[in-house]
Amino acid sequence: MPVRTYTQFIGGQPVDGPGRGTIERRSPSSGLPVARYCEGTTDDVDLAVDAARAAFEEGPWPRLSGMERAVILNRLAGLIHDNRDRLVQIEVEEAGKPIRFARGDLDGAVGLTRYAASLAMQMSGSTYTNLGPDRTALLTREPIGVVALVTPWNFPALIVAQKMPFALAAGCTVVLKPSEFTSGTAFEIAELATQAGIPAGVFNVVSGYGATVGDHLTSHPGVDFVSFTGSTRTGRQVVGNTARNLVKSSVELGGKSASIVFSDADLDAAVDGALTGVFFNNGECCISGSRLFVQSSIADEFVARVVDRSRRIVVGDPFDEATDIGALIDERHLDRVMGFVRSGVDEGAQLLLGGRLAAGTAGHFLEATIFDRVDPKMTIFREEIFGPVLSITRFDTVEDAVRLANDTTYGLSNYVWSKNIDTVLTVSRRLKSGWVQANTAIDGAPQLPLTGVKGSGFGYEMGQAGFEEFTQLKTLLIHTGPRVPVFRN
Ligand code: TXE
Repeated sequence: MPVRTYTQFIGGQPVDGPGRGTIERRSPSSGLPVARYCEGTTDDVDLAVDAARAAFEEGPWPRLSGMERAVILNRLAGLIHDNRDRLVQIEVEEAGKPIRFARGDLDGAVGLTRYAASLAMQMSGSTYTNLGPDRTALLTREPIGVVALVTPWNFPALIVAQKMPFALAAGCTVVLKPSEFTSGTAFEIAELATQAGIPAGVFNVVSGYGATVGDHLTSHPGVDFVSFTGSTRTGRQVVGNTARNLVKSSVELGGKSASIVFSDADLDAAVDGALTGVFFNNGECCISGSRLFVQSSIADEFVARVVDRSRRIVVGDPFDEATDIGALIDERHLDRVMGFVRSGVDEGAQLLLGGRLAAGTAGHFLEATIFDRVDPKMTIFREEIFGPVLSITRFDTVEDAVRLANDTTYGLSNYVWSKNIDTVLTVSRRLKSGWVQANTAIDGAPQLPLTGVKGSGFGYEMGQAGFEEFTQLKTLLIHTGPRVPVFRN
């Protein structure tokens, strides 16, 4: 593919010109330039928010019926599906992720868009007829308004699809700031949205850096709701920005999830689940099961099997169908991940596998890396690494497993492996995380909301609950018939 050039997409038009720089994106696997995005300015943000505001206050989108919005969103889903191969190619080039996972992301984006379309038709409130004979109340559900979406680089198209179609289904208008590393598919999807019939100004995309464009957008007084996915550090800043404007936000942040394997688990499935948990998407995944807890009675055998299977993991060219782990997002991130690997060694964890740059590769490729005997005090137990690095800790009892899994400042997801329903339910209910998966890993469906607790953030994404984030209830209380006066004189 030739180097792709993207301008801002504001009010249905490409916007570029003087005063704006260029962000060159080099593929993290080949090192070659693959895309040039416009380096947006705060003026671009103002223009985009104004366009979204005009589309919300005066445009047709919020006034269409749910059915009409659903038809258009389904058309968009169809266009994403029809353009899947091109979007996959862009995603692999810009993000460095293995092609088979990129395909899964785009299929996921289609499914999310179709599901969001169905919610447009179901948007409804409720009615109270139990307030006495002369009072009726209607709780009507309305779009929240102009929403700002800020997305990260690890699932560029998928995370856009976790937010944008839900916002549009509710009748909101959107300004999206994608990551400065992976903005390509956001612009491509905006173009497809226009083809699908989404009116000008309803879906705007502004590329640029977080410190300028992201900060200005999330503190903009013209925005009614901010939905952010990214690091906990930046999430805090975003929440600070929205708090100053008394604007609602939803923040989906980092994680340090646990895969907990009990001795009565289906061990074949659990081995694959442990690998999926940590190596899926290069380990650059917020719900990554980066801490593996194994019951002591099976630990030696189980750990040996995990290591054995991990030796067969293929690291390399993300375009190769056989590749399991591609390139990490950039040099700085690779250095950060390598810093964690060094800390694991220095702090006394036992390096069982990997820990080096993958042989024969030129980009940012790290071998599948496994540490055993990881102690809760160690840095690799505590910090989100966001790379293919697994920490293993052994436990004896259910009590130990729950205590260790909850010993983190994060609370996004956890995975429980056991054939015993008592164990699954007891442990799942005691885990402090927004999501628990039992006997499966990195699973999900558009109907199922994702949310975090503690340092993993708050608010819902996907599902009915995720949709409702983009809406607001208005209470309408109606009195009928003669009314007893309150003031009688
Ligand atoms: O994230 P940032 P980065 C974690 C992961 C990773 C670390 C750093 O541990 O190593 O975060 O990644 C925009 N105001 N996750 O630096 O900075 C930014 O431009 C408003 C977990 O890439 O959070 C991008 O669009 N916006 C995570 C988005 O925020 C700002 C996924 C995310 O970038 C901003 C990615 C500001 N002041 C990283 N500064 C997950 N939950 O999946 C930056 N941005």
